[in-house]
Amino acid sequence: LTIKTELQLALNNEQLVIFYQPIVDCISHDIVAVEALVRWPKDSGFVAPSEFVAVAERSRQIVELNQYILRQAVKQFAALPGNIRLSVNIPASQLHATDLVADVKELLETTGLPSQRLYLELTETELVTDSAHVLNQLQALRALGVGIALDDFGTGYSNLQYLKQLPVDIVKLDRSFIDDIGDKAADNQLTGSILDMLRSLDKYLIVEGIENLQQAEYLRTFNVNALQGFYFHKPMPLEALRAV
Ligand code: G
Ligand code: G
Ligand code: MN
Ligand code: NA
Repeated sequence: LTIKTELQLALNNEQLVIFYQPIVDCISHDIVAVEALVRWPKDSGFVAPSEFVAVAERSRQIVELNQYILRQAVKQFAALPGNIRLSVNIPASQLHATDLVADVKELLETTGLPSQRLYLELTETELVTDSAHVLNQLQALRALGVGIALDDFGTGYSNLQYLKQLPVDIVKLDRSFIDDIGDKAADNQLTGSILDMLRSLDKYLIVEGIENLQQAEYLRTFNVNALQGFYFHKPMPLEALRAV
């Protein structure tokens, strides 16, 4: 069987699971949100999303996959106590090919999750602002109270001028910018100036890929909004999330 066929079977049989990775406040390190990340259990392990998300993206399968993940994540999350936020990755195709606004609206109504507790992550390349349909959907989602995050910032084409104009509330700085923190003063300086610029935009700023104390301490001095990375929490199943 091809990966595509096996993935379709897993979808049909509702075998895909969702892991949740906590995102913490930059200063207190309290959990403020979780990012939903799809996992495909297979042969007593997991197939990496990097393998099957790319396959799914070649057809409408990615739309089906992500509608499933969005629904499952919101349902599971709405049943948890507390008031942290949930973030879900949204591929471009879901914005282009579906009425995401109607889907999200219905989901929030049926689960009772307040819209302010949900945000959606898009990557830069997906935020093609020349599509009126995409822009309308983003604006309608924000009007509902749902947040829009720009994922992997710095890996695409966006400059700050462009970023200013995007209908985006949250920016996630890609982990490549902090990989070398502590090693060389020059790297710290580049990252420092990017952080300074980003903070001037008045968006909620999350830095990804924190793997050690040195990086956490460095970022504390910048007082960005939130941090995400293996140093704080790895992606975990729902049951484990209940216990943290
Ligand atoms: O969880 P992990 O680090 O292995 O994820 C690898 C990639 O897969 C990341 O770029 C992540 O954004 C993507 N990914 C994880 N879950 C989803 C999902 O539900 N939908 C989409 N479209 N991408 C996802
Ligand atoms: O592209 P996106 O930001 O959605 O991808 C999230 C991915 O990043 C997930 O697959 C998650 O497992 C991974 N991730 C989260 N924290 C860290 C980290 O500290 N280091 C590395 N290398 N990957 C991380
Ligand atoms: Mn993401
Ligand atoms: Na990212």
